[in-house]
Amino acid sequence: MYQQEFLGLQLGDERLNKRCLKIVDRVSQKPGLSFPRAVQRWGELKALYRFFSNNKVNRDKIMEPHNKRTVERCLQEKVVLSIQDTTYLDYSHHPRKEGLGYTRDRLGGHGMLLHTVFAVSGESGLPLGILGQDVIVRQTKHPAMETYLQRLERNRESGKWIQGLRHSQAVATAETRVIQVCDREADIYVFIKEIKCLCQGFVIRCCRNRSTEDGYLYENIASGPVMGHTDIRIQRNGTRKARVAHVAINVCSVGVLPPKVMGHKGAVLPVNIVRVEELNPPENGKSLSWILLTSESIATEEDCLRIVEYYRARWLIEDFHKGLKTGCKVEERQVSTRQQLENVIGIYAVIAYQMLLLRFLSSRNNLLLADIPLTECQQTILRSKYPKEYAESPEQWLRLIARMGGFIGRKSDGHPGWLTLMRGMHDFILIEQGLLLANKLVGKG
Ligand SMILES: [Mn+2]
Repeated sequence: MYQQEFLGLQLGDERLNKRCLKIVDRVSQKPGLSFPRAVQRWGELKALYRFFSNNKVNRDKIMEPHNKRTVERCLQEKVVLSIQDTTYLDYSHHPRKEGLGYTRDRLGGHGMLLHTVFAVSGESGLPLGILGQDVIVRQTKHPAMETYLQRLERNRESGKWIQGLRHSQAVATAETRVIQVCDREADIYVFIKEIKCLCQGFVIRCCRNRSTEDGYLYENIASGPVMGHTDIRIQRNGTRKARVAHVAINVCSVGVLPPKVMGHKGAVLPVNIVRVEELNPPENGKSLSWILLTSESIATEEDCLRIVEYYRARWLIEDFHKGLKTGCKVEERQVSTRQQLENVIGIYAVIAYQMLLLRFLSSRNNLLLADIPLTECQQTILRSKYPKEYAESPEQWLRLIARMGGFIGRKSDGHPGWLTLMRGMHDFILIEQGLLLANKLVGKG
């Protein structure tokens, strides 16, 4: 079923297209397994590595059918959130991989940055797909005596946000409004200015106390009127307990002045500010406090709540990157060059999107039986392993598979995470293979 997002592939050679679909079929059944364990046959493994190192194959072509479908899905929507974020892929444990750069401060680490533009429906929150993805490899050496201007002119890493805009521009039409949703790293004057030039919208978390026409942003918002209150559910994370944060929402409108690095030259940017502040934060631990910069209307409480919802949709991209790393293990793939690695990432990115979509639909009880096509044999296994809990619903199937991976399924556990789901899927498929093998032996004997 994961193949559907690859149909229409054009790698320039029919055999390559077929090979790609075959690889997708194999690895999507066991996304967490290494290639040798996912394909199991020596000849097929050789063909897989040959595919990834073929010069005709590249990541853009692999993702093209999915990118096109994503655009089509976006054009059905009135509001599309174009969520941008960067993840670090680290290959320090594979130092021989060619063509990578440093990933940490002081030239540490070995790997690449993956910058994703992920589309989500503004109305329903439905994940629509990947509009584009850029790989950034940090150069280890800059000219030793670089002047200030040379540094500005060099292809700055922060340019990725503006680059990201070109992926979503195809979707910005008279019928569809595009809103860029980004974290604090994207609080950049030239980025916001460019979004405005393209007539797109934005919700970006503020990172610094900017100069405004009336003083400073933090002071301006502190005296802004309260527009309403809401509850925000905070997920458990490491040592942080799950809780419901009761927050107040303040707003104001400001004119942001061009920053000092630009010599204070440039236009004043009119920006709306929404501040979300937790009212009774827990004694020990961080309280929830966001200052959001936005182009959207803040006239009513409903407007403000919608902006907060747009920003909260950002967790989907974090979850997508997690799926790519924890679920699909792209940091553990044994290929030797950057080019090959990019091809591998192209395939897994589209698979990870589809896994995320399934989880999203199941959390909204919106799955169809066809979304989780279990074979007769697989259903029999679930039915006999969990006779009490078994139900003919795709949500329950997913939960039971996750249970094999250690998901307990108490009410407070919410929905299964990537890790338990992947582990469960692995055991589930092993059990199925064992059962099929046993049937074959019995049949013969
Ligand atoms: Mn980020």
